[in-house]
Amino acid sequence: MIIDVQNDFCPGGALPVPDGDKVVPVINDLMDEFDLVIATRDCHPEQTVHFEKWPVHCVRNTKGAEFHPGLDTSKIDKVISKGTGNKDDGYSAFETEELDLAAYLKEKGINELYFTGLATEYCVKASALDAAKNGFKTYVVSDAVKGIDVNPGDIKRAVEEMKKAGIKFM
Ligand code: VGL
Ligand code: ZN
Repeated sequence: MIIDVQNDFCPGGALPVPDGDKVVPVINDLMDEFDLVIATRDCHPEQTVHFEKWPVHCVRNTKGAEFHPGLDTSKIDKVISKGTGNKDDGYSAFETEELDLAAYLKEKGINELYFTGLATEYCVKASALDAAKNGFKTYVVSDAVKGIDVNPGDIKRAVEEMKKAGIKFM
């Protein structure tokens, strides 16, 4: 699972995650090791309640919403848009309106999920917690995630919360 490795979350973007682009080479290397590679994109309408909390970012059909140019998209099996509504944040990959993600994965015989991407304490956390809730053995690849830490300690607290939910860090 590659969460939101998009221009707006990388240095120079509208909502940059410090060192967000550093996850790109790590993810590119890792993709070969997995049976199924799913990448999510934060994909917001021009107006959404989400932008009352955050600077405008990842608006659909904009450069900022595109994947980081270094990401090897040839290795991605499926792209899922999330955050497409205007009344909620849509942080979790499992909240996508495109498909029932848990059912889709189970149908493919997937029972373990490995999370990478941005940002650790928002979309990665929400997606990983939902994965664990849906019965997947859930891992987060520490070298392949980065957080924002709006309030210092946010990342650390998010990691603790995920560990409490049975998520393993590797
Ligand atoms: C995200 C803040 C706002 C994320 C998305 O991808 O983690 N964070 N929208
Ligand atoms: Zn967003």
